[in-house]
Amino acid sequence: MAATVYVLNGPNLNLLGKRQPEIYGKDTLADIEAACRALAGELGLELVFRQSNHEGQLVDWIQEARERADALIINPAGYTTTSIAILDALLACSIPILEVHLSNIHKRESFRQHSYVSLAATAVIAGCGSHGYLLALRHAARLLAAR
Ligand code: CA2
Repeated sequence: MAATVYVLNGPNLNLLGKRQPEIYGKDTLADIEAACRALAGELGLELVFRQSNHEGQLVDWIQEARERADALIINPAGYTTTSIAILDALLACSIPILEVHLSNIHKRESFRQHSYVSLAATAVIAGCGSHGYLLALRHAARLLAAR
């Protein structure tokens, strides 16, 4: 059976491509999903791709991924720096967790530079734009092949 990778996206990422392209790029979230689906197909992975503006919804999906996924890719967006609830949900997972940020958060305002999510992440990709999702997917495939 194909391994399943969940890709979860946090608040305001539904606005990608519509504002601030100089920071987040021109791709919409639908573009990113399509690119992830194409690569997942090549890599033989099942993909679940979701976005929510709500912390509790993201916690529910992380708990779902804990039961159903083989790896989890997450861009927690604004919850990166605030959410102990998301961190706790991630810490309860025993699958690889890949944290993705479109922008290089370490080069930005200091409040963006501390990630609670990184405490649970297997790896972090920041500053590669939408390509970061594809790098994360490839890394997930590599980790899963080495199991
Ligand atoms: O660089 C990233 O991927 C971020 O996770 C994006 C978050 C930001 O809070 C993090 O510090 C870094 C913001 C996502 C909001 O995206 C927008 C896109 C277009 C217009 C407005 C917001």
